[in-house]
Amino acid sequence: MSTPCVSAFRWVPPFAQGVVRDLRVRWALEEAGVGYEAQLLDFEESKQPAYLRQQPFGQVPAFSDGRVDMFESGAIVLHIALDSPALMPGDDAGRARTMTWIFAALNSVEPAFAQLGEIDLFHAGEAWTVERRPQVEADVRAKLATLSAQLEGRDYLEDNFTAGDLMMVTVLRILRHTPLVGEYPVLHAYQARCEARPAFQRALAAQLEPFEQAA
Ligand SMILES: N[C@@H](CCC(=O)N[C@@H](CS)C(=O)NCC(=O)O)C(=O)O
Repeated sequence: MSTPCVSAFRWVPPFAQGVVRDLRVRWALEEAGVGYEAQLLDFEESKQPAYLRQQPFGQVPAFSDGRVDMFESGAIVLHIALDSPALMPGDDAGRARTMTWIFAALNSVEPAFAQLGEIDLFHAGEAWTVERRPQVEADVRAKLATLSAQLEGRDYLEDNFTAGDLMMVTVLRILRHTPLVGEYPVLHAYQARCEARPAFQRALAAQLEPFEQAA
């Protein structure tokens, strides 16, 4: 196995800094104690044939470690987690629950949050959003209420921190331009607890570092 390599953007606008999806992979590698290199791309470069061979949609992250070549942040995090007790329990039942939460974050929760982000950050002020936004916000609130109930009285989605929490917290971060998570104290504390982890802090700093240099 060679040193894992994660693709990332050299620079993104401030609203995206700290939420670009390579953060998930960096965080997983940090939790697993695996060193890695970043393959920094300019936006134009991410649409060129050479990169499209790594990531057909021209997005980040892509990942390789000498054993596998992958894209899709969820699949990459799962790949890393399967080799790391820091991210994945050792028993079948625990592994199944962790995979369940990874998919729940990506499939049941992220779409509504991403829609709200799309409206607020890319279409603010457009006429169609006046009717659509309240519907999307109601959907977001329903997901937040479900998660808050799940986390009531516990530190993590399951007994210990897993890749499911890692994924869920990166999804919660999509709402950071709103006060919504703050309205659910259990969730707010959960996000803060996970983000206080040294591995998260290192991953975040590593994503932000090239942006600061570019600025
Ligand atoms: N489902 C993909 C989504 C990847 C994605 O949306 N990446 C964004 C950055 S967070 C991107 O590269 N955007 C640039 C573009 O779509 O051109 C994953 O989870 O890896």
